[in-house]
Amino acid sequence: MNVIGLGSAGCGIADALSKYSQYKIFKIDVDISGDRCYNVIKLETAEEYENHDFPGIDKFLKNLKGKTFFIVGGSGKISCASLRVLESIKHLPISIIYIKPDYELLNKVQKMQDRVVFGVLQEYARSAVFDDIYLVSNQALDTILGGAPIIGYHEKLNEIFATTFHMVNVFQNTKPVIGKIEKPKETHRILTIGIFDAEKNEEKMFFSLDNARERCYIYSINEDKLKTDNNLFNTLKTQVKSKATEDLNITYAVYSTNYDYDLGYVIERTPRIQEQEIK
Ligand SMILES: Nc1nc2c(ncn2[C@@H]2O[C@H](COP(=O)(O)OP(=O)(O)OP(=O)(O)O)[C@@H](O)[C@H]2O)c(=O)[nH]1
Ligand SMILES: [Mg+2]
Repeated sequence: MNVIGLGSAGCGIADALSKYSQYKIFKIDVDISGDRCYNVIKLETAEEYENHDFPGIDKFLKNLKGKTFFIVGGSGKISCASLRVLESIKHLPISIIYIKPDYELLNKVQKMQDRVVFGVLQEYARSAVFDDIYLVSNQALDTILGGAPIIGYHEKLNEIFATTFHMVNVFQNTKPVIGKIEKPKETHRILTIGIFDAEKNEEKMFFSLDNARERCYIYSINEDKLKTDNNLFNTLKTQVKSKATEDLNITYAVYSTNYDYDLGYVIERTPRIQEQEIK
């Protein structure tokens, strides 16, 4: 799988994913150098980035094959070059990972840039130009972490996202003991992921999706427990059933682990474009 990070949030998360051998990492930003890094000249406005022709970018991304994740944070000027970069890899199956910035910290121009990027990427995903779009809010990550120190702040956010994202990918490519991560409905191309604490029966989503239509609970449970606990399956089924509503279809998948502790994850999807708060 390829990972392309654009701008500081995109490259930060790409870095956090680089510790897993499954991902081939590419970074695009100003002031970067190194293997699989594309250095962009610094421009002054979002419009300039939008109209910039990114010399050599086709060549930089030429050898990519297969599933590709494109990561970008909404408010940055360089995020407005997203479509230009994506143009170079339009023949590939692409998933977008959009990072929603903390709105409290943005000026008017940044909010506007974010709204455009957020809207356009969702529209493209919904019309199946991309496979799908993951929505992730920095504020949600912060709340889940219970805050983080200023130094290394973004690294902490990136870490929790990258770990969860990676685990969800691993489970999607592993055979469950029971249940299944269903193939999503064709129109359900807008999604988020989250962490699930089965004991507390509590999910912590990385983005608050309006009009969620399907949710999959991923249980990763100690193998001995799976072999010996007579009540576990009933408990689990009751838990899963209690989550369903008229509009929300619930599925689950159970995986076996050698860890002493259990882990849980959630994938949530909607067909509906999410609105950006207008301030
Ligand atoms: N999760 C996460 N968010 C980040 C990271 N770096 C920056 N952000 C957030 O992403 C948003 C955009 O980041 P910026 O640094 O402003 O922009 P940029 O994408 O580099 O674009 P420019 O304006 O061209 O520099 C801001 O709200 C940041 O708080 C990161 O490593 N991880
Ligand atoms: Mg930047």
